[in-house]
Amino acid sequence: MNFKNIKKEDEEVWKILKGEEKRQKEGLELVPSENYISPAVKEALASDFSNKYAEGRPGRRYYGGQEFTDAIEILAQNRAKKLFNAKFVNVQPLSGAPANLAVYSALLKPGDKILAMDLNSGGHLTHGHPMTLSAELYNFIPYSLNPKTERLDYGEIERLALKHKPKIILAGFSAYPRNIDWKKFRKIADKSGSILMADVAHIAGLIAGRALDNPLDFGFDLMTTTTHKTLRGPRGGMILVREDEEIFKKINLAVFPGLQGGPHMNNIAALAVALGEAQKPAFKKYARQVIKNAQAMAEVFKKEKVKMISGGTDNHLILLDVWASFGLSGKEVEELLDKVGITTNKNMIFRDTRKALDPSGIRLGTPAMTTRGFKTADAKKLAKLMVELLRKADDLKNIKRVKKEISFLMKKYPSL
Ligand code: DSN
Repeated sequence: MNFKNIKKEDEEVWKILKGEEKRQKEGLELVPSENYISPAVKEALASDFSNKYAEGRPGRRYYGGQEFTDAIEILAQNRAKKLFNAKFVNVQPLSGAPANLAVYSALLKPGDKILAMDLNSGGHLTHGHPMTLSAELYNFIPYSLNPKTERLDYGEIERLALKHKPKIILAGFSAYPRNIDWKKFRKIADKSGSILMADVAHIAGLIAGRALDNPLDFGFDLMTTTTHKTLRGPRGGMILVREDEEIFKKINLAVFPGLQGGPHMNNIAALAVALGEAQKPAFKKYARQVIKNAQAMAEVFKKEKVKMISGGTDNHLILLDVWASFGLSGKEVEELLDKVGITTNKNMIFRDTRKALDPSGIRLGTPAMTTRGFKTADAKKLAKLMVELLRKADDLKNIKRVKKEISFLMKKYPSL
């Protein structure tokens, strides 16, 4: 974007906008929850819907002038329902955290139990981290990974479910590189009589692109997601309900007026565009390539004997134990990668003995680089460059060389 009006009116803001644009264009984005929106999604975000209040739902609003807000929200709903095979959807949550809180507040009373994965094993803050409001209100029972396989331990999840009889069982993770056996979760929830919820924020695009299984096809009652990660839409959230209208009605009331005011209609318009893009054959190809690229990187790490949590990946992300592999902390690696133009994030790993702000791991993901056009050969080259860099962390000449190679790779795929 040239931001010509901002440049004229407010040079201070313009400079910052251009700086971020340049950073994104020239750098290599490996944060697994980030992506690049299309020019069409960008246009919808900047549309006149930004000006409009629309409390309520299509056909039942509290303000006039809703002809087009209703049309765009219904279009987004219909596209989401079709793409994810859901009977009902609410597209108004402002993001994933508010979507999860809306589900909890719709279906639980304070003190009720939720069985969910703890943050260090790959869960998310909103799955019961002690610093969140939901952890103050509800009783989270954490599950973890199997220490040997570093994968989900369905036997242990079942044992906890039968012991605690949680009102909700939550599956879905922010840092789990493996496939999830949705069918096994369904069987466990049947035995414990729990509502079954998935949080597919990270993998929604891979599900939409039919590269991974959809939990709703395996009997999950509902699922939440963000809209801006692998799904490649604007920032936002959705709650999809498989078929239970009672659950859906409660969720609608929890979103509005329970937790939110007016929905961000420009985001919903942009979501409609992104969901339209996700219906196209090219998106299926994209989703498959995201996984191929992650697996190509994992192949190199394996060959180089770099420790990956669970030994590899089935999806878009890889968790490296950089402390065990290179004697560098996650923070040190994040900073070193920043120096050569690679953006990633430090991450706690399963059974981490270090602290959250300086953990043992880093988390890498391929959604953004795949949008840029990276193929498996590029992914392998990148993984090799990373290993070479981390093995010689103090070698300034090597750092300079890797930086040049990364810059060369990015010039090969210039458009955002
Ligand atoms: N911040 C997102 C992530 O990086 O996984 C989740 O909220």
